[in-house]
Amino acid sequence: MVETSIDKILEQATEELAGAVDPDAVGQLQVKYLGRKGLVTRFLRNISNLPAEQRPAAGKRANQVKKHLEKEFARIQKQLEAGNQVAERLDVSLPGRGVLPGCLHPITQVSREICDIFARMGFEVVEGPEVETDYYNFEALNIPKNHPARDMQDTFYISENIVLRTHTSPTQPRVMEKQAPPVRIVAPGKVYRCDSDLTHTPMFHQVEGLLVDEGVSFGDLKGILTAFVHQMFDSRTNLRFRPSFFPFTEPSAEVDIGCVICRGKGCRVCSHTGWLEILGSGMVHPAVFENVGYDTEKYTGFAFGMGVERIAMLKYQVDDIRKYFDNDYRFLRQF
Ligand code: 2NL
Repeated sequence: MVETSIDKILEQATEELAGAVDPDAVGQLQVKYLGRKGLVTRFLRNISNLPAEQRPAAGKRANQVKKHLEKEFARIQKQLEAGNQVAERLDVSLPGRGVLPGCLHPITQVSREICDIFARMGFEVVEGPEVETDYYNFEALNIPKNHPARDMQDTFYISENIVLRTHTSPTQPRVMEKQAPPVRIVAPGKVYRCDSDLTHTPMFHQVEGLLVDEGVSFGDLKGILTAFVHQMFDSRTNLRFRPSFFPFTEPSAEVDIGCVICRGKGCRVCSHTGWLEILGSGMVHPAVFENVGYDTEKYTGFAFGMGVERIAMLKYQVDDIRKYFDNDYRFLRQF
């Protein structure tokens, strides 16, 4: 009879404790059951009023219940406090981080812009492999075996006859082998050089162009490249064609534009010359045409190549090429 009533108290306490949602509620229950006037405490105090033969069993059971409840209160209290700490760390009223929209990398944007300008002038966009044979990367382009460009210092060799392409030029003889003139193509893509410092990264981007037909002259080269520069930069940009040398063109010319920073007055960016080099070009060397089986008596052509990072740096006035490869979203999102 008496045992039943202490077990009733236990049952009730257990049930209420299960419903306690915070440490305060547990504290109140602790007072209600184990406090000075608590139900368990009062039961223990009243044991002396029971018939003598019931006292030992009732006392034993009541003390068991008291110990059990003390442990349970402590355990639940601890659990709820730990839960509260998590809730405090997680401030659900803070504004969310939001979902950032993606965008094309500025180098991709500039590469496409260059290709689009030539596409509007009738050039087709073609791509070739980044892992290239020695033949297409060098031999077909009239770069002989002992040429300094083949040095291990500049070229990533995969094996004796396989390289990471050092320019996008090998795409051109690949196309010419399959297609008779007229040919008007631009070849964008990644290229690789064993070089890394302030102004060089081991991977960078180029766009190459090639036009082959009957009667193509150096005047055509100048006209097309002038139109390109005027669309890419500003229609008032000055151009300068400066004699140069490439193994795959003859004659060759590098193209400078009036400095976009100082407008030709002379500054640090243009080394006080007023001019910035932006691309290399020339009339295709007859040896290249012979390699792809074109009739050198019938056809002439011009070709050009430019570094996309360099164009992008000048266009956006970025002073360090590495910024394009750091993947810092604060930089990249500006474009
Ligand atoms: C540069 C210079 C150049 C070419 C690339 C070319 C391709 C064929 C035949 C002849 Cl198939 N030439 N390409 C010509 C002149 C210059 O690139 O400074 N590139 C970043």
